Amino acid sequence: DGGSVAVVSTWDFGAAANAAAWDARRAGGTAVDMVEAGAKVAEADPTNHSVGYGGYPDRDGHVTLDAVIMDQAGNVGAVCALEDVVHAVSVARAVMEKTPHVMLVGEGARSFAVDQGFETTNLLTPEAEAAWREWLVTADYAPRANSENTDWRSTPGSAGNHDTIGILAVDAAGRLGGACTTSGMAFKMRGRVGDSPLAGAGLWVEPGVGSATATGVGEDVVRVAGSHSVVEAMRAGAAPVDACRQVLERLVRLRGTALAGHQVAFLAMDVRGQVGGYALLPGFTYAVTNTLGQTRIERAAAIF
Ligand code: SD4
Repeated sequence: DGGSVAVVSTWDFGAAANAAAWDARRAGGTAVDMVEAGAKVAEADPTNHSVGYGGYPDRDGHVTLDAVIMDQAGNVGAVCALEDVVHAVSVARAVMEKTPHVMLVGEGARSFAVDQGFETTNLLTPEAEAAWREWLVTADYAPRANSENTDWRSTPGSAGNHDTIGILAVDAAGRLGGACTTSGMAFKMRGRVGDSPLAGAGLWVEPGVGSATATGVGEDVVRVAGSHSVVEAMRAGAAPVDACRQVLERLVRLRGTALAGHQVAFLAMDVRGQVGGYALLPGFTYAVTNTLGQTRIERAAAIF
């Protein structure tokens, strides 16, 4: 074919994730195989402080992971506040495939992972621990999700251009799949869960329509059932970019100045293979890889 879209993911580091997803597709993998393979790249990367190994901890020093995975048949699995296991997305997939449930949290998620043969390891890298100790000096929590307005190099806890990964794929049979994985907002309260592992908020996949994922301040994404709302807008006829913008406009109407300084971004793909993203603040990028394995980085427009 002429290179239709195979996989998209949030932020420019998504390019490496897309490459792994594309390899999975070429090896005959399903859309779920693709998004799992891609998400695992970000989870294993110690320089990404918003995902997996190397993620920034909660305010008590624990790295806790949230992840979700979903196919277009309503199969979904998620984990919240998972500790000591790098590949939260794979544990989410095991929840989807091996339990009657859609979500496991905390200690229950961890023991399930151990039972399933996942290895445990300390997820707190020396670099992330140092950033946490520096943060403890003021212990001032502010949701500094990344945008180009964030002075992230001097702001411990801000993620720079590394952030939660949301990844959306279509396999050779035309099936859709998605995943989202994160260590959540840096220095969050212990037990805090954001949008990422919540089907409908951080991710939604709908046969015949398309898929969407979110990044940024999770609380704000939840307030508008973000990814599900984006897919509903596409169902009503909006192109992906317009669907993302419409849901952000709704969030702005709802929250007004309470959004000051908050980044929220959506990324969406429809069944025709159109892709689009939109953000509250400038700086959101995403990676698009076609069926020929060619990747481009797109920069989303912003409301503010
Ligand atoms: C969350 N949406 O836990 C995720 C975080 C994120 O910057 O996207 N990071 O709220």
